[in-house]
Amino acid sequence: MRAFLGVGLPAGVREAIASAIAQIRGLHAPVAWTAPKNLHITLNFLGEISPEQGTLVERSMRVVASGIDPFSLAAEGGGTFPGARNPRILWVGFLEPLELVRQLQQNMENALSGAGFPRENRPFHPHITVGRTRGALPPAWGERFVQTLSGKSFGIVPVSSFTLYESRLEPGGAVHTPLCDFRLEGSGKRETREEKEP
Ligand code: 2AM
Repeated sequence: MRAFLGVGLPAGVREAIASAIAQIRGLHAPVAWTAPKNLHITLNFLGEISPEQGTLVERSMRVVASGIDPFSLAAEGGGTFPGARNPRILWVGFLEPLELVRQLQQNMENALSGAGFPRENRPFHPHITVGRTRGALPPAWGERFVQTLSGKSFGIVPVSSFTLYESRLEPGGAVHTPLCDFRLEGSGKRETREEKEP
């Protein structure tokens, strides 16, 4: 199956994103917009995995989740990959601080690499993909997209767990099915230290 690890979004955040892009969607540029129910943060794309690899992923992700405390992310603004002049991926971003999500993603990557999965060769840039271009866009369309989202807040994404998803590519678009949740349980070190220090 085709699989990835990611974080789902609260309904309020999905709705805020959908309403912020409604106007620009109405311009009918050649963009495949992500269905609001599919909006998510990808932490690690696994690609095709066997049932045995699925078991290995579950086992190693349980260990990763037990070492990271829950945190939250503030969704705000947007951008495009690779750049505003030639947008291919249209995304909503997050405000700093991003240390905790980076730490989580790094720990996942280390564990997956130990389990034989190839490392991602691009730097991790946490984002929510809202659309993918499917043809030539009108001039300055990318800049307009970025301006439309600039300074707009879409709400808080509490990250108390992450999820293993199956992603099926169907004619009507990708269908993501959550298979397993990994609850962030932290190391517990902070509480222990606080208890010990007077
Ligand atoms: P992104 O668009 O959020 O960056 C499910 O398909 C998710 O996996 C997508 O949302 C996409 O993340 C990511 N993904 C799909 N194909 C990928 C690839 N070849 N390499 C890395 N990530 C990929």
